[in-house]
Parts: sequence; C-alpha cells; structure tokens
Amino acid sequence: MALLTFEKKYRVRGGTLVGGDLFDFWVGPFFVGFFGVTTIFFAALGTLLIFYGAALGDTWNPWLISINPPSLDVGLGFAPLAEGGLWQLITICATGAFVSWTLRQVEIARKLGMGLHVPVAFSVAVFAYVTLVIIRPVLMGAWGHGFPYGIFSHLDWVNNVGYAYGNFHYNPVHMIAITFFFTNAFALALHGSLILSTVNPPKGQIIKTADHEDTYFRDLIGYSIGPLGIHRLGLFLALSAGFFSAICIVISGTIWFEEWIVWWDWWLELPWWADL
Ligand code: UQ2
Repeated sequence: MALLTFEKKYRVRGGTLVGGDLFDFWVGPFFVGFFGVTTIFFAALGTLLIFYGAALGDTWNPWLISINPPSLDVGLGFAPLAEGGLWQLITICATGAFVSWTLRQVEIARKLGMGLHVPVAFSVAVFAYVTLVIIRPVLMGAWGHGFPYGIFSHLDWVNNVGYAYGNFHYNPVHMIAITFFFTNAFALALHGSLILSTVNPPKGQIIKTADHEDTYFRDLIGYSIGPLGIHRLGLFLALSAGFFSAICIVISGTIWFEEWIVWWDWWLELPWWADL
C-alpha cells in the first residue's frame, strides 16, 4: 500500500478532548480539531504582531529586528504596545500556540490509540520556553526579565544574563544540562551510525537485521542496550537536557543571587580541610 492510501484506514472518529465531532475532520493531509483551530489562531495573530512590532522598529534587517519585553520598572503590569506590550501579547500567542499544538498531538495520539509520549516530550520543550518568559519573570517580579524576540538580541540576552552570574558554566545544574546534551549527541551518533551501517551493506548484499546491531555492540563493549532501549535512552537524555536547562535558569535570580562560582564554596568549606 502506498503511504497516502493506507492513511485512510486510520482516519477514525473520536479521541477529541474538546468540541466532540465539531472539528473532527481533515483538510488535505492535516487533522483539524478544536486545537488545530486555536493553533492557527494564535500562530497567525502572533506572527502579525511580530510584523507590526518590526514595522515600529528601525530596521528590516532580519538579524537585527527585535521585539523587546517591557522595562523592569513596569514590573508585572501591562505595558503600552510599543514599550513591551507587543512582547506581552506575542508571548501570550506563542504560549497559546505551543499549548494548542501539544493538545492537538494528544488528540491525534488518542485517535490512533497510541501512547502520549509525543505530547509529553513536546511539553518539555514548551516548559523550557515558558520557564524563560513567564515562570522566571513572575518569580522575579518583572516581565522585563523575559528574553527579547530577535535573532541577535536573544543571543545578547543569553550572554548578558550568563555574565550577570559571573560565569554561567559554574552553575551546577547548567553542567548537568550540558552533560545531557552532549550524551544525547553521543547516543544519536552511535544509533545513527549503527542503523546506517546495517542498512548499507556492501553492493549485492541484502540489509542486515536487528541481531547484527546487538551483536556489533556485544562484540565491541560486551553490552547492547537493544533497539527499543536506545530509543528509551535517547528520549530520556533529550528530555533531561531540556528539563535541566529550564531548572538551571529558573534558579538563577530566584533562589541563587550571587556569582555561580560562589556556590562551590561548600567544597572549600568541607570540615576536613576548611581550616588548613
Ligand atoms: C545498541 C542498540 C541499538 C543502538 C545502539 C546501541 C541493538 C539499534 C547505539 C549501543 C548503545 C549503548 C551500548 C548505550 C550507550 C550508552 C550511553 C549512555 C551513550 O545497543 O541495540 O539499537 O542503536
């Protein structure tokens, strides 16, 4: 069966969270659903507001356009459109679109009788964004702590916030997040290279099977995590990277206020060498 013909078999009714059968239809290849409608609404409105904000700015250079949050003295109040209000509306639209997209994933998973792994994974990415522009600014008492929406400007923000805590690489939770990112890249390199090597045998030979994959790693290091296990490991590493990234920034300025290198003083203060 060709890909686009067997899909008909899975176009089943139900599984919706909201609206019953009302939006339970497809447009071309796309499921609509209540959350498809809300995704389009928030994404379209947010994009228009970004273009409006860009038009108010002084450049059309795509690298330099920036929609900035309100100044810190606005606190958690509403700001005039041109002074951070657009940033606030765009943040609402972005969060609305991301949450709608997550719930659309839930509806599709329910329809197909699948697990909720995809929306759960996507939620971690949404959580990381929401931590930066809502949770941390609220905990610190000002929307001005959110990051600006611009290509160079958000890089400058990361740089400046990093140096506001001395050297951010001394943040122990940042260290954990980076370790997960690197380990994730390592695991995907192992997995991608293993899969490509099994499906690309020498000319004239048929592709190899899953037990060749297991045997390769048993011969190499005495252990194979298995074809299901590598995907569980990959998901765990990727979600952990995103989760600890959110934690490492949310603790900066809320429960930790000094330079991060100072955190390591507990090591110097250990009793057995504290007064050497
Ligand atoms: C594996 C396996 C796969 C894989 C990979 C391995 C057949 C297709 C890559 C090897 C992975 C191991 C040993 C785990 C490495 C651990 C870390 C923390 C990087 O065994 O099973 O399936 O793709």
